[in-house]
Formats: sequence, structure tokens, C-alpha cells
Amino acid sequence: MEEQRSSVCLDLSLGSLWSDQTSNSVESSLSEIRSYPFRHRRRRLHPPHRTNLDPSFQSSPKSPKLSHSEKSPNPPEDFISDLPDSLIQEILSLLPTEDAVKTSVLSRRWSPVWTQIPNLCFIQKQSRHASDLVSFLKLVTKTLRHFNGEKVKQFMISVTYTKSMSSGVDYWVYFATNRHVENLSLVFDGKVAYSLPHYLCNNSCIKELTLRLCTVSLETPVSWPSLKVLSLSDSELDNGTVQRILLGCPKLQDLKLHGRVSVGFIRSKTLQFLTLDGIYNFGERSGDSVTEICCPNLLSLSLLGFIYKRTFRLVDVSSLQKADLDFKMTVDEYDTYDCKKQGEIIKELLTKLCDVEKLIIGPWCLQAVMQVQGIDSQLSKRNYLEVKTEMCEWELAGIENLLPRSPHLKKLVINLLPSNSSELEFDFRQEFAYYFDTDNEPEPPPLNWIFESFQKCLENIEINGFDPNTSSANGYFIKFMGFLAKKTTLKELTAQDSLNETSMANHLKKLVSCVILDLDGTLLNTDGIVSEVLKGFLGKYGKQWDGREAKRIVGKTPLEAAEAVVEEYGLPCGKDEFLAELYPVFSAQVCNIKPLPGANRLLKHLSDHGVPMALASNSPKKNIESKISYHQGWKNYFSVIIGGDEVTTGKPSPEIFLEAAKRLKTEPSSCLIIEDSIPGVTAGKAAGMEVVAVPSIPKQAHLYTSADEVINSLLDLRPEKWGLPSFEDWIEGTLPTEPWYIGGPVIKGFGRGSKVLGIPTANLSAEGLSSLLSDHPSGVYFGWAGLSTRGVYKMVMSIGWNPYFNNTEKTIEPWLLHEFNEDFYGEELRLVIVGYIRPEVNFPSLESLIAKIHEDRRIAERALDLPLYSKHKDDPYLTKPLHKECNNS
Ligand code: ADP
Ligand code: RBF
Ligand code: MG
Repeated sequence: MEEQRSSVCLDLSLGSLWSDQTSNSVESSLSEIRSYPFRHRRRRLHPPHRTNLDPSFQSSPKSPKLSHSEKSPNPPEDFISDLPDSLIQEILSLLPTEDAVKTSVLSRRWSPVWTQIPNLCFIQKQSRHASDLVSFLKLVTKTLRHFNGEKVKQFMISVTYTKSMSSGVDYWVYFATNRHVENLSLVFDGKVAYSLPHYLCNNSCIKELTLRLCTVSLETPVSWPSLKVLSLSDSELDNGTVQRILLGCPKLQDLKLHGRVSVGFIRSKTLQFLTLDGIYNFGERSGDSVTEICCPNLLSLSLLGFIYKRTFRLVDVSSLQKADLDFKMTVDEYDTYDCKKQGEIIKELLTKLCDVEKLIIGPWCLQAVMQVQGIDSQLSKRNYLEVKTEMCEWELAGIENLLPRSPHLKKLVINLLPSNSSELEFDFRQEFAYYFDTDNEPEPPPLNWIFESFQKCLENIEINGFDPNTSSANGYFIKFMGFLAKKTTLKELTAQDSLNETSMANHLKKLVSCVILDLDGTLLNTDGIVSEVLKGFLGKYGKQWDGREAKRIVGKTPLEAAEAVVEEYGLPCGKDEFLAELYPVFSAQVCNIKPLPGANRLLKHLSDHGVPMALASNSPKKNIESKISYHQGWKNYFSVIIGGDEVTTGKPSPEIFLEAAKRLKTEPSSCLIIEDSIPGVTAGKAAGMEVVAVPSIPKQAHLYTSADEVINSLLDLRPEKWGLPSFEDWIEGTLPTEPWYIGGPVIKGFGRGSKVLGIPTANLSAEGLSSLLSDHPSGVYFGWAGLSTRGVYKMVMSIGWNPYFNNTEKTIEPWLLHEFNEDFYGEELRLVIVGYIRPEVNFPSLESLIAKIHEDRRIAERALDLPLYSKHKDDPYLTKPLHKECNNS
């Protein structure tokens, strides 16, 4: 319609022709304009030769400005005037009538044309001035007076209604009904409703009727025998009146009720389309209401808007093909929700709508679905599901509840709403405390299971409104999309625009559902033991372990590692011999291999959340099994364990990871590899997987360029980046750790803490602490610091190589959060480290390093007041006298 209108290019900027105030000036301009077409016509008798290349010709069809003809020697052709009246009238019918009328000034030929247009449409412009309403009313009345068609097909009026207008409006309605109007729209706003005159209530011509703020008085019988489409909104109709109206419409096919309309039941054999939009009781007792729907031929049902104290009972909707549940319910005038009740309502509706092919469901209903346990025993036949959602946790839970019950789904449309708050519509937390009670939380169904059950048919997912910068790109959405994209036999994924598609594709590409881990150097500190053993052996051959071999053993089988070492040192023995000698020594040490920091936490977390895990290591399977046997629960964490002896070539060949994916019954692209070695990273990338590298040799991160991410330790893994459930153990920016203890006399440091940064750090000698330091990944930590003669203070510190200064030694840099009047070199400093903040990083400037350290300070200061951390303030280690060393680590 809009398009058609704009294609009618008439310049009608002549002002309000009939407004009394402007009539003089209009009159004068009219005489001027009227002279134009005659001259134009005369000239047209001898039209100058023109081609389509003539620029004035080309521009003329677009906007033939009248004044243009005066200047131009070649006035534009007037093709429109040559059209037959009936066609012009059809065209004019597409304009607001006010504009159609203005064409009367074009010429004598045009002057009567509009008076017989089939459609009349008057829309009052938004205005607060009473005078504008008056001139609008005058315009309508005058137009109708000049109109002389016998038939009006469509009559549409939209205006603010006041009581004093009733007889005027009666006249309009009379005018329309008298001209056998078929499609009538009376759209009013205002404070009082217009009461329909009896000649409208009894009308056999009307086929479509739209009424807003109109009532039917009690005595008036209603008879609309031809009516097919009826829309009633804000019409203050009680149930009795609505029933009277429905009885008077024996051919009704399409019914829309909106706002102040009460309806207790809708029974019709003819009705095909029904919309109930935000209906609320009018003129009824204040109790809860029910709307019963018994329409066996209904094809489409929409329940929309705010529904107040009303439930729907679907008695017979057996032909229904499409249902739109985008309503929101409140149970009282304070907009309170009763989620238990709403859950029941939704459950009943969905059970009744089980066979409907298309289901559209809005945020509120999704949230209600969330707590419906077992929507229905039978599975739905729907093949189209459209969700309107912010993709917040609660709505996602609803979707997760719906999907497994839709095994025939072919198309899923996700319309992402701009997220304003992601607030719960219900106060679920109160009502469903058990759901959020972490101690008592019912196990959410594992996503894998959910998706396995339904994706057989899914062909197309359409996503609209995706914006990676808003919370529609939040973890829940990513998680959800990850599963959809990976777990379905999806043929197509479409999004609103190409930009979104790329950014979404980038997001989705990264999403995984399974994790494959390397063992040695990634989960277990094997390299520590290997180093220890090799060190001893090298000594036996008169060689000194000097660190260059560390790089050579990482990510290798013991055989390969031994080979590398034999070669590196030119040992006078074959690698097999060397290995045969080493093997029993290694074996004896296996029980002493410690998990790397964060390993237990990661495995437990992924396992608790049902993320399938595999262990893929170059070492022989029996060695793997032996190594993990010393760690509680580890064997059960992995659904697949695959050793170097089970494949033809170990890492860097992708074979081992591809085999792991196969055994996990998943696509390589759905796997995340966690690896410490470069060969492992190479293998993972070659397998087409996402790879996070956790280099086990310090300061090597720059060598891992092919990894998708390089992290410092497992503590820094953010599973949500990969579409996996995020850790929940962070508290106010800190990660609680098992407390560990370190102490000694304060020594001189690099001499730059106070000088360069304004941040003094009391250094401890690395001697004697080196093994303790190597047990802890570099990074920023915090805890309590004790100085025997002074007291116990909050403390934040870094451990590591201070990338900004690129130190060669790993140091510990504790900043005591207290102002001291003097230095305390030589004094015994005791530290209890209780939590982790972040990895050590480099900074582009000194200022940014300083700012970050101050941010760490604020985080530590606040966190240390939490009981979880503050309780360690009284640890006796902090104040114990020097000689009674206590090293709990
Ligand atoms: P260094 O290079 O010797 O570590 P710094 O500039 O880092 O020198 O200063 C550290 C010294 O400053 C500590 O050894 C200690 O004696 C003193 N000091 C004073 N106030 C503090 C504080 N709040 N935290 C740590 N050390 C402090
Ligand atoms: N140095 C870095 O190069 N990168 C860091 O991220 C970093 N973080 C720190 C955090 C804290 C809380 C403290 C106390 C120090 C940190 N430093 C860091 C170390 C700082 O560079 C060091 O204190 C000075 O080099 C003084 O030796
Ligand atoms: Mg210092």
C-alpha cells in the first residue's frame, strides 16, 4: 500500500485547499496553476520530437513540478491525464482522501475525478490543537458533501472522538452505509465511546468492520449477515454484547478483540482467524474470567498482549495450523504474577496446541514454560517454532523445555529482542526457591540429551536481531547456538543481515560441546618428574642438566623425549638402552606426579556440567591409566582415553584427536583441545579443532601462534568463550585458592617498586622458595602479610617475570596495603596467599601498568573483608616466631 502510494507522483503541495483561512491565497494560486494545463494541452498538439535520452524527459515522470513547465520549452507529457477515470480513481483511492481531493485543482479534466473514488480515508494528523480538529471535521464534511459517487467500497476514519461529535459521526456513518460500504473503519480515540447507530447495527453490505472505541447499546439488535472480518478494540463491550454481536455475524471468518472487551466464550463454525490482544474485563465482577474457544474450523489463533485475570480454555481448535502465544498475564491490579498458575495455564495451552504445525511464543510464555515439568506426555507435531526472546537464562530454560518436545521441527526462528533488563517477569526466585537453591538444584537436563532428541528434521534456523555487542550475544545464547549449530543436521542458518551473519558465524565457529585434554604438562606436572629423573641420569653420564632439554621433552612420548635428550647431549648409548634404564625410575615416580594448578577444578566443573571429555596423550594407554589412577575421580571424568600406542602417528599428527572425536561421537569442529605443547597445538589445528594452549615452559607464549588462545595456566581458562558453561567459583573478581604459605626475610629487589611505580614491593629471596614458586603459576594473587614486630596486613602481589620489565627470574612482589614510615629490609615477612586475581600481562605504558596494579589493590582490599578470606587473617603462620618454620605447602 505504502509503496503504491509513493509511486503516484503528483506534486500536491498546495496546502489545505478547503481550509477557510487560506482560501484567498489558494484561490489566487489556483488561477495561476489552472492556466497551465491548457497551454500545456495546446502545445501537446504539436509535440516536439523527443527521445528517451532527453534529460528533461527522464526527470519528468518522477516529479513534474508545475513551475518547471514555464521555464522549459518542452513541457512534460501528461500521461496520467490520459488514463480513464476509473483507473485514476483507483489510484486516487490509494491516497489519503485529503490528497486525492487536491487533484481537483489540476485541471477541468481532473476537477470531478476524485468525487467518485471508491475508497474514502480520513486520518486526523496527530495534533493537540483544538483548531486542527475543527478543520479536520470541516474537511471530512465538505468532502462528503462534494462526493457524488453512488458506491463507497471502503470508508475509513481515524479521529479523536468527543461527545459533541456524535451527530456528525452519525452522518458519516449514514453516508457510508447509504453508499453500500463494504469495508468500514471507525477508529476513535478519546475519553468516551461512540455508540453505533441502528442503521449500522443492521447492515447487510458490510464485509469488513473495524471499530475502536465504539459501543453497541443494549437495546440495539445486531445483524451483519455479510460480515467476514471484525475487529473490536477498546470498545467497552461486555460479554453479553459481544455474544449478541457474534450471533449477528453468521459468516464471520476473522475476529480480533483488543483492550476493553470481555468475552466468556467464542463458539463459531465459520471462524478461521482469531486474535485476542490484551483483552481485559469490562463491566464484570472482579473475579477471574475464562475465555472458552470452541471453533473447530479455526486456522490461526493469536493470544497477545497483557492478559489480566483471565485464562483461556481451548475446547475445540482441531483445525488449527498456527498459534501465537505472545501474551503476558497478571493476576491483580498490581501486575503481580502467579507463576505456578501461569505455568499451569501454559501447560494446558501447549497440550491443546500439540498438533499445531506453527507455534510462535513470546518471552513471558517462554518463561512460564520454563517451570512446566513434562508439558505433555505425547510429543508435539509442530514443524515451525518461532521464539521471541532476549535469550536470558529463564527464557532459554523455556526453549530448552520446548525443543525436546518438538521432534518434527523443521524451522526454528529466533527473534532476538533488544534486552532491556533480562529481568525475570515472575519472581521465580521466591516461588521456585528450590530451582535456584544451589544446594538443592535439580539437575538441569544435559543439553546433549535435549538436542539429540529433536534435531533430526531441523533444516533451517533463522536468527533475527543478533548483535554481538549486546547481551543477545550473552553466554546463554552462545551456548544455545553452539548446540544448535553443532548438534543438528542443519542445512541453513540465516540471519537478518550479512554483517550479523559473519559476526555470528565467527561466534558460532568457536563453539564446542566436547573437550579433549592432553595429560602430561597440561593436567599433570609430569615434566617436573621427567626433569628430575633425567637430571640424575645425565649426572651419571657426567653431563649437567642445564635447562635446554626442557623444551625438547615437552609434548613428547617418554621415548621421543629420551631420544631428544640422548641426541642433545651426545650420550654414548642408544635411545632404547637409555629408555630401558629410565623406565623403572619413571614408573616409581608416577605416584608423585602432581596435578597442575586448576586441573582438578576444570575437570570437576566440566564433568559436573555434563561436558563430554576425552584424554588424548602420546604416552601409551597403560601409562596414562597408571598416571591418572593416583588422582581421585579422574578415570570417570573421561568418556574416552586414547594413548599414543592406539594410533599410527602421535602428535603433531591430527590422528589422535580425530580418533578421540570419533569415539566421542562428535564432529572435530565441536571439540576444544587443551594442550601445553607445540606439537599438540599443531595436531589440534590440523584436526580442525579449537585449541587453547597452556605452555608449560615460561615465556614461550609467542611460539604458540597457531593456537586459538594462549593462557598462562588452567586457572585462566574461560569456558564460556567456547560455548561451555562458565565457572561459578569467582567471587567479586577473585578466585579462592587453597591457602598457601611463603615467608622469609625481606631482601632488596630491583629497586624500582617505589621509584618507578610508586608501589613498594617487599621482595623475598627466591632461594629455597624456587620449588614453591614453580608450583604456582605466575599471576596476581592476594592474601595476608605478617611482619612479626608490626602486625598483619592485607596484601596483593604478583608472581612471575614482570612482562613489562621482562625479568629473567621469577620473583614474588608483595605489596602490603598499609603506609609504613620506614623500610623493613631484613625483617621476617610471612604471607598466606588465599586467592587469585589475574594473569601477569604486559602493558603499553607505565601508567597503564600502575593503574592496573591499583585496580588489583582495590579488588584485594574489598575481597579480603569477605569471611571466606578474612578468616585467614588469624592464621598463626603469619605471626609465629622465626625458628618454628611452618611450611604447610
Ligand atoms: P626493592 O626493589 O628493594 O623491592 P621497592 O621500591 O620495591 O624496593 O621497595 C620495597 C621496600 O619498601 C620493602 O622492602 C619495604 O622495606 C619497604 N616498604 C615500605 N612500605 C611498603 C609496603 N607498603 N609494601 C611493601 N614494602 C614496603
Ligand atoms: N608487572 C608486570 O609486568 N605485569 C603485571 O601484570 C604486573 N602486575 C602486578 C600486580 C601487582 C599487584 C603488583 C604488586 C605488581 C605487579 N607487577 C606486574 C610487577 C611490577 O612490575 C613490579 O612490582 C615491579 O616491577 C617492581 O619490581
Ligand atoms: Mg620490590
